[in-house]
Formats: sequence, C-alpha cells, structure tokens
Amino acid sequence: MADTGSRSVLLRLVALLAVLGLFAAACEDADFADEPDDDDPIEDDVEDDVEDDPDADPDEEPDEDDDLEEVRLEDAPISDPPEIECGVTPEDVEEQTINFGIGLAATSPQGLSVEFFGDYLEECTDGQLTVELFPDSQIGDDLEMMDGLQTGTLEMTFPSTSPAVEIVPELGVFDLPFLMPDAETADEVLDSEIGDELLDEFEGTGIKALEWAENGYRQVTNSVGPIEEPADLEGLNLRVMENPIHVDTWETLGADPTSMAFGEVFSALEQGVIDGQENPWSTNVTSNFWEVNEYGSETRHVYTPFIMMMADDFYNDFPEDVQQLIDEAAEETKFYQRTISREMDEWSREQFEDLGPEVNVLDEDQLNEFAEAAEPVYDEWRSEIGEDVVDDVLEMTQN
Ligand code: TK8
Repeated sequence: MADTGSRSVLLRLVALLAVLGLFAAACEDADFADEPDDDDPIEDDVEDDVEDDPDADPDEEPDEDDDLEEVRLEDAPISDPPEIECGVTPEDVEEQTINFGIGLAATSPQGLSVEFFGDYLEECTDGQLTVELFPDSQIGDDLEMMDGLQTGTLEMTFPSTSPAVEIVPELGVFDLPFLMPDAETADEVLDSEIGDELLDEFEGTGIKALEWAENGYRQVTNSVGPIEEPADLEGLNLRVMENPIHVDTWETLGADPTSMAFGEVFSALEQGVIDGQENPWSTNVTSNFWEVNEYGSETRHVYTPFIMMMADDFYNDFPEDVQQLIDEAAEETKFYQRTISREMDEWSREQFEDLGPEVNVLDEDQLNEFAEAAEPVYDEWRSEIGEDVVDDVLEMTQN
C-alpha cells in the first residue's frame, strides 16, 4: 500500500503522455480536429454542418437530425443510485485513492456505476477511500488494464469476460452465440454456484474478481447496410473483441472479422479500416459509434458479462473490515449497474436512431436463422472451454 502514491503518479504520467500523444496526432492530422469533443458531440457536429455548407439558408427549418443538440443522457430513463447504507464502517482507514480504469465512457452504465462505487466507499470511510475514474480506455484496454492489476500499476478495472478468457478459459462459455435467452437467466447463471466458481478461478492470477455486472446484449453497427440475414454479412469487415470464439462465430456466419482492442474502434471506423463493430446499444450511443456508422441492427447475438476486479495484493493489504466494505460496495454496485444497463438499453436504441443511423430490429425468425447458422461454434469450442461448465450453463439457459 505504501507505493500507492507512486502508482497514481505513474498513472497520471501515463494519462498525460496519452493526452500529449493525441495532441500531437491532432496537429499532424487536420481531420482529427473535426472529431467533436466528448462533452458535446452533436452540438459541435451541428456547428460544423453549418460552417461546412455555404448554401445553408439560416431561415430554413432545420431537418430532424439537426434538432438534436446532444446525446440527451439526462433524459435517459434511469434510476437514481440507491441510498448508501453502510453495513461496515471501518475505523482508522488510511487515506488513499483507488485508480479505476474502464474502457467505456463515464456516462455509460459502467461509468455511472463506478461513480456510485466510489461514493459508497467514500461515505462509509468518512472520505478516507476515494475512487478516481479513468474512462474511455485512456489508460489502456481490457487486456492492458488486467495486466496492470497483475503487475501492480493499477488498482481496479471492469472488463468484459471475452478478453479475460486469456486468464480464465472457462469464461468462454459466455461467448457462445445465442446462449442467453434473457437478462433474468443471465442473473441466475452469474449469481449461481457456477458463477461463484468462475470468479474463484481468478485465484492465484494476481486478480481479485469481485462481482459480475453486465455489458449486455450486443448489436451490430456498420456502414454498408442493414443486417437482416447471414448473407448480409458476406465480406463485412467487422471488429470483434480479442476472443477466438467471437472470431470463429463471425467467420462461420460469413463475415470477415478483425479482433481489436476497444479503444481503437472509433478511429478504425472513422478511417474506414473496418466496416462495423458490435456492442450493446448503450455503448453504441455513449462511445459515439452513431457518428461513424450508418446502420444499426438489433441482432442480440451474444450477452457479455462484465467482471469488477481489484489487484489482489492491493485487496489483501486492507484490514478485514475494509475488505468487507469493498465486497459490500461491489455487490450494491452490481445491482445498480445491471438495473441501469437494462433501463438504458431500449432508450439507447432509440437515441442511436435519432442521432442519424437507420435501425432495424430482427424478429424471432430472423434471429433463429442466425442462431442456426452459428450452431457449429458450440461443438468446436465445447472441450476448449470445458465440457462441464458448458453443460452446466446450458442446463440453466435451455430451461
Ligand atoms: C470496454 C470493453 C467493451 C467491449 C468491447 O472495456 O471490447 O467491445 O464490449 O465494453 O469491455
């Protein structure tokens, strides 16, 4: 714990270098200057449109898209965080900041839940423990941040299970396509004994896996056309997560997948290096993929969990009552995160469409066609993931 100060200095340095790097890139690449700033994406866009169009008639009624001034996150129908009721109030806690890196935006359900987690610890330790959030992959991607936990350069992160298969291969069960029938079943699986066992698999890896939350059902966005049947994927260059089961699934469906870290996706789409990507609607909105893709298709092809993680050494250095408080805060955060993730899902799809792209929602027959086409992936990966875990989970998801 004594070196937490130097760790956070290091993190700030890394963040500063990243910012300087981006600045340098912006100076070299004039296009970059067009990228709207995160706080006010659409406002900047609208202003750009006006400046760019010399024939624009100021008296003309703006078209529907231009009416939107920004992603209206304040209108999102999401619950306020629950009241904080400290079950434990540890005494004499050493003052320190927990650096918490995430891939997504501060405005995503993940970002909002980390804010709640920080408030929880702060309130129950009389302000001694605080959390500093580093959003938008600014200090690394899921794999790099997990590595940071293992090497002691970062205290917390919140990755998707998919890249974590590198550490715990059994997590690959969640990458099987069209596995999870609904969010309630996901809760049953994650909160079951199987879920506990999967988190326990991290023992000895340098990572303390605290809780399951949800990334959610993933949907395809792209710049070529609506995805309605597997044939529409033919040759589509789709970014997928760093996970071999996802690569295999999309190849099986006829697409041309490229695995890539999340933090590189926006600019790869912007530069046309890839045609599309797939993520839950809330991410497609809060990470601004609507700016760089013209189509969104509700394919619900896979449900991805998140795991809230802490560096194992960092956790073990705390006295027992603080560990209890961390466990409690993580559990409350899990409930809150899942709630707002679900509340935001459908609203985000509507926002995504309001922001410009064309959206189609696949019906049951269309989804079945995809599920059947992806079926061979199960046999291919069953033994690699682990027969037992696949069978146990299937038993819960197929009933
Ligand atoms: C964010 C990632 C992201 C995931 C992806 O760190 O990579 O597309 O869905 O949410 O975990």
